[in-house]
Amino acid sequence: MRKIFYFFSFSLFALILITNSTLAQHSILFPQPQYFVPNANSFEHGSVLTLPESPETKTILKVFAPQFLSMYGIELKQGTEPNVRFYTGVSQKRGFHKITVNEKGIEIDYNDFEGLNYAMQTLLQLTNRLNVTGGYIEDYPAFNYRGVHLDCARHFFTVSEVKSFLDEMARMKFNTFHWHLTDDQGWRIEIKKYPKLTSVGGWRDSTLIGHFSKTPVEYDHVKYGGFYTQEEAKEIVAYAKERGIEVIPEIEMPGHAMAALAAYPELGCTGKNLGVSGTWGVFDDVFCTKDETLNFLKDVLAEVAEIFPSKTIHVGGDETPKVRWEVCEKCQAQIKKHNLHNEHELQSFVITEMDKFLQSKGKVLMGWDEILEGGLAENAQVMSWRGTEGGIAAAKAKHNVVMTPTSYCYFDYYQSGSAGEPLAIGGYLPLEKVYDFDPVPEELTPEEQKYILGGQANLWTEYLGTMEAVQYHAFPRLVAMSEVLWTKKENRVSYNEFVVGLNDFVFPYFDKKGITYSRAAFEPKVNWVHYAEFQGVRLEIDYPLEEARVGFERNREFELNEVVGLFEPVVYIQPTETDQLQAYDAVVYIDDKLAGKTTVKVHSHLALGIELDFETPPSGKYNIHDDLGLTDGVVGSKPWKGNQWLGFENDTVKFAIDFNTGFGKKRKISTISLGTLDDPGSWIYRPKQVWIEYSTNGKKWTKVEAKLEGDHFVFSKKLNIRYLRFTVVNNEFIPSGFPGAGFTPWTFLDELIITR
Ligand code: TNX
Repeated sequence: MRKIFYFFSFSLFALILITNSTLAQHSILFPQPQYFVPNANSFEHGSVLTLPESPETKTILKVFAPQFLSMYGIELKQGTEPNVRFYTGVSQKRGFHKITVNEKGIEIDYNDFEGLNYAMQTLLQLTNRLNVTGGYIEDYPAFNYRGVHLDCARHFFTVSEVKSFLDEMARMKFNTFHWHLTDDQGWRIEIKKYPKLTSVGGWRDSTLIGHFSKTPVEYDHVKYGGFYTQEEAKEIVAYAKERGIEVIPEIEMPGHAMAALAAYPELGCTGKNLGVSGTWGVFDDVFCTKDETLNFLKDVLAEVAEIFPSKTIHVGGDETPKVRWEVCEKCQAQIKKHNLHNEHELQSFVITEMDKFLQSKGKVLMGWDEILEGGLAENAQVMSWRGTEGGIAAAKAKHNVVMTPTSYCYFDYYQSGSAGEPLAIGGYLPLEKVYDFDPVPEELTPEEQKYILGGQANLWTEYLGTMEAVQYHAFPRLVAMSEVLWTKKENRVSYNEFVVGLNDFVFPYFDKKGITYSRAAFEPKVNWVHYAEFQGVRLEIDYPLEEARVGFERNREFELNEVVGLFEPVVYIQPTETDQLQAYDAVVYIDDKLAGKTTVKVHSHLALGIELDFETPPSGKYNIHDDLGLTDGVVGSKPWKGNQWLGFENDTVKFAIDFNTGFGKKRKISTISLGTLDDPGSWIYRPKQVWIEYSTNGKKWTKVEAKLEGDHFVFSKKLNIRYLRFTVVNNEFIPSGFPGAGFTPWTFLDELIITR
């Protein structure tokens, strides 16, 4: 039975009874309202919905009439005998609204335009061709900042594409569009005083093909670009406003400036023209900090402040290498003149200058969390992306914060581990994880929590060249993000209930509108279960839809373990002495039709299913099978997709094996092989050395160094042992000139294969 309800017969008794269960089950509405009591007294609209004359009705009609018409053939109009009645002034809460639907009609109580707009969005979802679902709703957003970011610099999206993107944001009740307008690969907003920013900086000669980390690099040699005129930008701002969305523009500085420097090379430290970048990453050439460049930036911000009415202006501030500044006379002169101690304080000086300038224009600055380094400017608001630490520090210092940590909010990451996924930047962010996001860190006191304005999903577009690609990465993860930002975590329904509703109500809507989306959440999820007594692994299937029939089938491409039948609910894989690859398809049938398939390939070997003892625990961000991660039989995929591998942020990693399991105490082995990854573009570096110690009794140990062979550290010798200890020695810092220079690199390991 599905855990969804559609209608309840209405009585006061029922009302009392269902108040709580209403919250516990997903309604037909996305995002789910704070309070919803459906009833059977729906309103038959007769294909006409009439709104009263009110100051807001004109905007409402403009936005909603085409939607009611195209979706349900309903005429939405204004008239003197409305069947949709408006009442105002119900509450103090921003965006608050009430909706009552019964056989007599519809009542909407609202307080501000936001509330009315949300009520209309809800009404749209309550409606079908015949009627409007009866019920009572009280609703308001949990967070005032509910953002979506779109990078229109790496790839350019037309005005109409941006508008249709805004339509979907509005449907999910997001209220902020963070518009990333400038970067190394393109300057996309017309600035009248500096026309070359768009005529030169808006175009690159060529674009990288494939992943950034692929060698040799390959380019398409096709000129690419575009920009928005100020008129077009204003048109977008107005379009968004009608849908209850504010546009916050981002002008990147002092880093990510290659496009601007291509237009005006004199704004850099070297004066060299390096062109608009056709590849991705972080570049050493950034804006110089001399007064001439600062004045240019202020001129740009002055025009931007005129185009965009938002109180907040985003100035980037992220990923600014300091190498040019270190040897630039003018930058060093600024350090002296303003009594600064180093280049970090110089970056802070630049941001502070912009902070003061924006204040003089009645605006407030926002920047990525790097603006904390070297001291936070007086009024600055912080967007926390490298985890939540920056946001926590800023909130403690009484600065406003928007939470957008990569691990929950970077929608350019993979959403499925499936081999067929389109190329993405890396990382792994499945729908379930987005749904688990809580923008408010536990570390903050209730007083400090007030500085967390909300959260934001980011769509960086290095690898998203078309609107379809953007949509595929956005949907349905944006639906989950809208839930996260609309309702506090404690009131959310379970993830399974959420996806059931997604399947029943949201996907049909996407289908109808021709929106591209991912069905990754409906690929069967295979869980690894591990029994200390047996060694080996047991695979089980987890699937959210109860009407589905799930099981494992043979994958015909691979040699199979004979114990597996045609449709098994679980599969056991035992350790073997040689490295044996086995493959199974976890399949799901709905109404006897194949509805999803996940292929799992498991390497069986002597260490399969042995729990390791990690002296250095792997990062919780990536580890999927806990202490079994290195010995789960799943060899980490290349290119890295953010899952399967075990990630470490330490310069030394230590772990140990005790072979004492149900299969005996000691093992005869001859080869130990540890897989590693090297992907500098994602801050991932191969370890420098791997040391192995082995012992029969745990007292006398022999230490050897494994040799690098391809991607694996390998040691071969015939042994009969019980214990192994590993010491993996990593790079301490990312070398200069590479993304993340100066930071500790990531080390990714998988799999530890031991054979006889
Ligand atoms: C980091 S997030 C960046 C962007 C990239 C993104 C890719 C941030 C402030 N900087 O320039 O597009 O990673 O995930």
